[in-house]
Amino acid sequence: MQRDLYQQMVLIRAYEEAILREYHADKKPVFDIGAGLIPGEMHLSAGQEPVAAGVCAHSIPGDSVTATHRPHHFALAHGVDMKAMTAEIFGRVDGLGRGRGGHMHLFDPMTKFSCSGIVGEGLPVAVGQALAFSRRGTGNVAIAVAGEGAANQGAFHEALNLAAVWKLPVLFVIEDND
Ligand SMILES: Cc1ncc(C[n+]2csc(CCOP(=O)(O)OP(=O)(O)O)c2C)c(N)n1
Repeated sequence: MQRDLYQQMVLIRAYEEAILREYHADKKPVFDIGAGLIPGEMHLSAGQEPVAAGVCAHSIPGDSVTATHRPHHFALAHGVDMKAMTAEIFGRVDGLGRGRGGHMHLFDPMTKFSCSGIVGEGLPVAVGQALAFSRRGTGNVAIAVAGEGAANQGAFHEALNLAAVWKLPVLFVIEDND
């Protein structure tokens, strides 16, 4: 178990370092956000890999994850196909969303993984998934990930309130990376 967790963390860190290299490759000498193989913004999770590895080690098939604009570590730990998500990050047609979503919008119905560039967006989505799990009696849990920056969003409070009132199987994970 400990070795699996460590392996997972090393894989995530190596992945993020590789994406960082590719992201910066053609944006020099003066940083140009629109240039290169991965144009646009990039939010990496190096340093946060223990959270994803630790949480996902306890999940079972059928559990869902709604992640944030910083999603790669949870996508990998949850079992999203690395090739398909990497193709999406590079904007290729063989990506999870045919290359139209990019790195903040990875959607994978197969593993029930999603993420969003809208801060706090995944929390009410997870409550809806948990309601479905509860009604169907699947025994699954919806894992809702958010940064501490999401805690002042209305959606954050609405999601926590509804999940508690309806006693839904949601695990709220707040990643406080300062
Ligand atoms: C609803 C909404 N408001 C503002 C933004 C702009 N924005 C993007 S990332 C970010 C900070 C998020 O902080 P946190 O959730 O703690 O995540 P971190 O980037 O620190 O991992 C903000 C305000 C946004 N994407 N969505």
